[in-house]
Amino acid sequence: MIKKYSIYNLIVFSLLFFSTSSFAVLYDFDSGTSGFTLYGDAIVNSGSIQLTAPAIGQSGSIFLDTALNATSFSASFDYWNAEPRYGVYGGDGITFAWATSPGIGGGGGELGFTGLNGYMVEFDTYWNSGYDPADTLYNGDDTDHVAVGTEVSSTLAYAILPEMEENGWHHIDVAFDNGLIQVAFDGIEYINYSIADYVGFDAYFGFTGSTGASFSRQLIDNFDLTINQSSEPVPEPSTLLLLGGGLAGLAWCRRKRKKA
Ligand SMILES: [Ca+2]
Ligand SMILES: [Ca+2]
Ligand SMILES: [Ca+2]
Repeated sequence: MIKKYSIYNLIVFSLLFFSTSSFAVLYDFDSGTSGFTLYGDAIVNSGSIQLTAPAIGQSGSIFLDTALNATSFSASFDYWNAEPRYGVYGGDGITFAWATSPGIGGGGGELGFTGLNGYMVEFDTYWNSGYDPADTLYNGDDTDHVAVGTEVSSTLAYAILPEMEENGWHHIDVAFDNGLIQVAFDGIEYINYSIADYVGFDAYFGFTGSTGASFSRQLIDNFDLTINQSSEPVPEPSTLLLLGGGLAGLAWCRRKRKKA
């Protein structure tokens, strides 16, 4: 009787899991970059991804090798910008990107993204004439900013940020649902914007970064990605792993309950 009940429970649990399946993984890069490809100057540096060294003319990126449905997702990661050439004028910044193809784009103020086809959230540490919104320049001085769009040179929404150079790891949260994007930097929301006519697509998620005449060491770590794909019947391979883990956990609970 107990056996029958357990099988029934397993089936219900499985159906429930598949109907709300989501792909959720934390990449800490502590044991390498399996599942990703690094482009340009990007390297692994002490368990994090170094997109740029503190040197002129660097551009590097890292992208997942598998395309995932970019309709509804959330992501968080840590960003480090240090050893800037000119104090608060460290360069040039990074993007969190989801693109139709992985790769590396233009350097300098193009943040390693220009040339890729898709969307990005940029964290820009160096103001460039012609690239950056005019009112993100304070009194002729550099101002850091966050922006969202398909082009680094012409963004859809932006906000001024505190200077990012030389003050440790910054934590970034991105929530995205069918065009509605919310971006928080160090726990404070700066972007809450709805991209008109957004259409979800199979995208390569990753990060790009670059330097120009100014530079910084720019690192990425602890990339946490959740793809909400309840509308998709086929789970990703890692969802199967999660399901396996869930079933093993259930079996363990049952064994425990029997013992008690
Ligand atoms: Ca790490
Ligand atoms: Ca700056
Ligand atoms: Ca810039």
